[in-house]
Amino acid sequence: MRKNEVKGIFNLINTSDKICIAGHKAPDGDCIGSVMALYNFLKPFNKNITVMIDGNIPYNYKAFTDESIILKNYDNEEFDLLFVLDTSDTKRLGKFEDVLKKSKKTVVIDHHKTNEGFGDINIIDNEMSSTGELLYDILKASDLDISVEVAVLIYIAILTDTGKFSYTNTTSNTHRKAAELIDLGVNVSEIDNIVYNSKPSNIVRAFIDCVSGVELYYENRLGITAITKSILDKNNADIADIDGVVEYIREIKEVEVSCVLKENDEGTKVSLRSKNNIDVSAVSVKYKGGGHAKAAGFELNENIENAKKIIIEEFKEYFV
Ligand SMILES: [Mn+2]
Repeated sequence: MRKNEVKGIFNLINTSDKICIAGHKAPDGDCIGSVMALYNFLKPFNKNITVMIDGNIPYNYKAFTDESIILKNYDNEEFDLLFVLDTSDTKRLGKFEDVLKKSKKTVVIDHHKTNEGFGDINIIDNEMSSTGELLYDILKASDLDISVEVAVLIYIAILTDTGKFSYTNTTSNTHRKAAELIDLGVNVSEIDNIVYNSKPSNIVRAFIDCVSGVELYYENRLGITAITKSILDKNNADIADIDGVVEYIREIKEVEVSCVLKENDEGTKVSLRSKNNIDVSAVSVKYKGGGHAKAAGFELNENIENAKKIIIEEFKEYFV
């Protein structure tokens, strides 16, 4: 990360009045943590700041968000400065995609290798575990104080995108930064309880239904299951609240690629995880999606059954 890029960002902040911070649709911990960290960090600047995220905030991140500052609809308001965090391409902004056209300046901060840089300033580093980790470097470079609230939000971003510091994106630097955040006041076990040990029972039941539907192909090396509308309805659950199914399927010893198909009104959202050497972002990019080598996703205008056939066919070349 170049020092003059960070300087450029803070110059833009200082000369802007209306600022918007956007994250990707169907937000995860890295998205919400990064967006809210930047929001809280910028509060003392006394600007007019709003947040844009398309989709519900999962129950376990509600304590860290302020729903009153999150825009529900985009009414073509003009922003002096737009931050787009953790969002590999503009389509991932969902219903807020048009905001880019109306914003005078855009700053993109991301760690997805598939991000081509659609901002005026782009800080994209795929060596970073999470957007939160990258944002932490940027905030530190400003030489301004980082509050406990901001430290907690960055910690959540890093914690969730590294799978509790277990994925290959976790580096010694990631741990050093986590240590600094703990020194700033993050309570590790308290955060763990809020983020991971606070599931409502209906969410756990929906999770079990999803996991129990797993199908294994290619000598158990590909595992697929679906989060269907009927499972959600049966358990009165919101899709935003069902997390970790694709990671759970990957826990099967022989599974190298796990896949979860999420049924929605447009078709099927595909989430892929890889355990070893298979780069699932390659398949994802083929279908205009994005992501990382070990975690990627895309959308298909197909029902669950057809989507499943497509996935099985796509991975044939890896497993046969
Ligand atoms: Mn991320």
